[in-house]
Amino acid sequence: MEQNTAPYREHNRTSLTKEKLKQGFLDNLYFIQGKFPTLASRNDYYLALAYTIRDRMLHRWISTATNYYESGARTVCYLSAEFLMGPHLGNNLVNMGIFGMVKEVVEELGLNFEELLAQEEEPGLGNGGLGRLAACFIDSLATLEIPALGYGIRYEFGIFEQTIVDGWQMEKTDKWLRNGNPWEVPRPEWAQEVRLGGHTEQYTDENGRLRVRWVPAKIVLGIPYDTPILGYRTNTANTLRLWKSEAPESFDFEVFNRGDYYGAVDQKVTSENISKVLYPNDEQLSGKQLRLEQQYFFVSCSLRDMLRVLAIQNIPLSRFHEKFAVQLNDTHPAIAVAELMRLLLDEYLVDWDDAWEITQRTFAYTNHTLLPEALEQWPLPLFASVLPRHLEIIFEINSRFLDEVRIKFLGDEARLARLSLINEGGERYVRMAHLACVGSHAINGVAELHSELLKQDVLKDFYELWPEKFRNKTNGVTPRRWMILSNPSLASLVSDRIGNGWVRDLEQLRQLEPMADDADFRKEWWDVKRANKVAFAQYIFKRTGILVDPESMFDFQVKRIHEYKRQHLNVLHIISLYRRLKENPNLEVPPRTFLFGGKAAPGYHTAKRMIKLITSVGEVINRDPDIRDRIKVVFVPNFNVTTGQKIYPAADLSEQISTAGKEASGTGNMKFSMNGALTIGTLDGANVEIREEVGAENFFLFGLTADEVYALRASGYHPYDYYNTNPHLKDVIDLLRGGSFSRGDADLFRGLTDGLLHHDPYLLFADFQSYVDCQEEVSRAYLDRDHWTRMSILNAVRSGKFSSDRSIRQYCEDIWKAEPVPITLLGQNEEPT
Ligand code: NBX
Repeated sequence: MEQNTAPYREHNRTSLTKEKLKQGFLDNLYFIQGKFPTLASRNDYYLALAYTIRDRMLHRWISTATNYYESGARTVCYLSAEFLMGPHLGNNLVNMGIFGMVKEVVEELGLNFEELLAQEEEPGLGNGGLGRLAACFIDSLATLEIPALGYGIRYEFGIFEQTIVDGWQMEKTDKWLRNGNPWEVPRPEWAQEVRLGGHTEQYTDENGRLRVRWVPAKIVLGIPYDTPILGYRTNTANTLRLWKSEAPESFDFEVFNRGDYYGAVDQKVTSENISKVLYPNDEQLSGKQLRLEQQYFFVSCSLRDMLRVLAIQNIPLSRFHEKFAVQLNDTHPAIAVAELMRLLLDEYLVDWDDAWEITQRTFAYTNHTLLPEALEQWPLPLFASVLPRHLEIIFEINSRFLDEVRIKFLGDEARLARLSLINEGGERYVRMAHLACVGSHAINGVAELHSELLKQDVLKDFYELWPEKFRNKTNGVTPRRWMILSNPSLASLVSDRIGNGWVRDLEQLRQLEPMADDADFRKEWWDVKRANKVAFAQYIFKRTGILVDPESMFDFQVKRIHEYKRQHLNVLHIISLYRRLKENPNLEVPPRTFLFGGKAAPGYHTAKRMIKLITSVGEVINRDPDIRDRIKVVFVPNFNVTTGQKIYPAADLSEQISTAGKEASGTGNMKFSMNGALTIGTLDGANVEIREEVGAENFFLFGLTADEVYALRASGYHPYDYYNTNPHLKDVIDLLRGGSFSRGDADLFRGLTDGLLHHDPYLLFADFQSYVDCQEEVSRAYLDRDHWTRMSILNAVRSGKFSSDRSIRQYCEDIWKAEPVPITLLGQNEEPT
């Protein structure tokens, strides 16, 4: 076998040598960090290395910008309030093809490479799937050489850091910028002014036309911070442009607050607040003025930035939609529809009809949720106080829109009320999803099933109005981060057999299908998984003090904690298995480690109690001598991109057990499958498509379908009947109610159990028996190691569809009409002198 320079084979396509890297590293330690090796801290070394790599990215970045400028190419703008990037260093090394070389250099300098990688604070500027999808998408856009920008917010504090104290979640502020961020470049020369609040006035212009002027109450500055995003082994380096809010110098405090020093400082603080902190989802956001200000802030900065680019490229405004394809990542940036209209109408004096045509042809909208309570709405008084001019424009859009509906559906008043951009039932709200639908030419869901359910349910009225706008774009994840970087041994095993082509064309993994029947290959595959599990067991011990057995099945459920995701269904099964093991110590089941990870929104009390439930059940089971370590329950604290990179490669089983019809897609499910974990899941989100790809015989299916869920609810769902008629379920619930897992405190989980017995909105009881039966099947299957490994291999090699490259190709063809622009490097010299 060929010797690998971990973690994968690298072409030597760069003029970079180890000597140059070493020199660059020592220079940066000296000239940027101002340190000699004797006094340098680990962070000094990390920063010196990061700058050394960034230096080598700049040539591509500058060349890319120049190429795009000269070609005037059509550009994709991905507007997202969240980009959950994860650490940059390792990923950049992979994409540049110098991971192995840099590792050697660092080690030759006597430093620990893993430690330096671990030193990077992860930019956690997102909550979960939606933010991580944005990160995978900009990786794929760069790899496919598509001119693209990611636009978002440079939160000073990202998603909170989770610790577990006495079994409960505690939150700590995420100070990711405290040691500096070597990957970003501020561009103060491209700052934008954003107005907020105040009122509007009518005036007559010099041509006698009635116009509107917005007199804002305050102005804040948006400063762009740019991060280069490398394609995998391409010359392309696209840009992630995140906006930071500051107080403007021009809005001179002296003029407004003469002599009022504290007032002036106060105003500065208020301005800086806008980009201060990422809101954790699932909280009641609707009343939060700052959240609306954040959304408007980054959208306004981004659209003005596009107008700036249009101007310097001498492209007429009427061709805005030809230059830019703007994707709205959920409704968080949907205010862009009203803002582009305002800019065109009030600042560029374009006619309504022309402005509206440009707007509709510019935007496309991706929906990420089927939960009706999660659709964003802003109370009218709040909206009017922050964006008075936008409210007027939204009323005008609505009035013209409803006229169109009236003609199409004569006399259907109920439909008008349902479609209106304003929710008039009781307190009045602006419906952001409706604004996004009306202002976009394309609307998509993120998995086949989700896109169908959008048409039947959440967006039914819009579908009946404009069926041609509706599409599906099944999510995907980048194999660069989620295979090569996180699972180098598996990547090497694959590349040894089929070469490197799969990294850009994941369908090529199918060439390995026959290897599932090769006993030697199966052994190598098992050994890789086993080594990843050993590494993860060590990590667990370090983090939690819990010893887990790498021989046991590693069964993971990692994702945000939410009732619809049903972590508590997983717990009900664990308790039932625990009971059976106590009753029958000879029960033939393989040892299993049940691992959980995920954050609960700080204001979502039920989710926080679900964490306490997991840790409490773990505490009892893990120290029960009768169990003799045959099952363990572990809560892995602070699940994020960094921990994810350790988790997916170590998993045997992936739990994807949401109530059918609730999970829009899921993307963790894809990362697990790609890394050879088998799925136990419902027919929900992308599970449906994963099962289709890997084959029903390699997937553990249970539970009601979305249609059955719907029918059961319609016919009246009575969870108590399941409790009464299923003795196993009754035993489990009674143990919880009796305080067996709460040191006799019968109240600790009463809210949870009563909620299930009397309401159970996510149908845990209806799916309980089917889930338990399916888990027994999983256990039996794991006992046959050869067969399990075969299924594991087939899962990984048939997951090609779930590369985000495939998703992005489909967006480009079907929605964005964007084409690759290969980058020619400027001059010869790739190296800084
Ligand atoms: O988006 C997630 C869905 O739940 C997943 O099914 C899907 O795979 C993923 C990508 O399409 N949604 C999600 O992560 N939402 C949020 O993080 C969120 C953030 C802020 C907010 C509401 C939701 N106000």
